[in-house]
Amino acid sequence: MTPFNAIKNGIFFVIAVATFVACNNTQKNYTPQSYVVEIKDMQFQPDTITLHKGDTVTWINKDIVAHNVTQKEAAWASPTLPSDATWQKVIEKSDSYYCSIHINMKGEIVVE
Ligand SMILES: [Cu+2]
Repeated sequence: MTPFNAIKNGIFFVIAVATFVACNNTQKNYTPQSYVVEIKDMQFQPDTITLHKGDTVTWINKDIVAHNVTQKEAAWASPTLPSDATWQKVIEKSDSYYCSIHINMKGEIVVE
């Protein structure tokens, strides 16, 4: 290895380590965010929510009828939420959900 190549490789190594540390830090220092989905006029509003892993979504039922929040394969589900009730979930991955009482009510969670 020529001295020039040794220096070049050394610089690449430093850049690689710095990049790794920077990316790792970004993840460690991420402060989870909170999002609200209103259930209103027989719809989830917004019906698609984009967030990061570890964020929390709170659903609030603003309708006069009861609703729920059910993952499309029933991997998880809220209890029945009467008017003004809320339900929270920490989001781990992208999912589709719906209201099992009104199956045309659909929502989407996108983890990016
Ligand atoms: Cu419903």
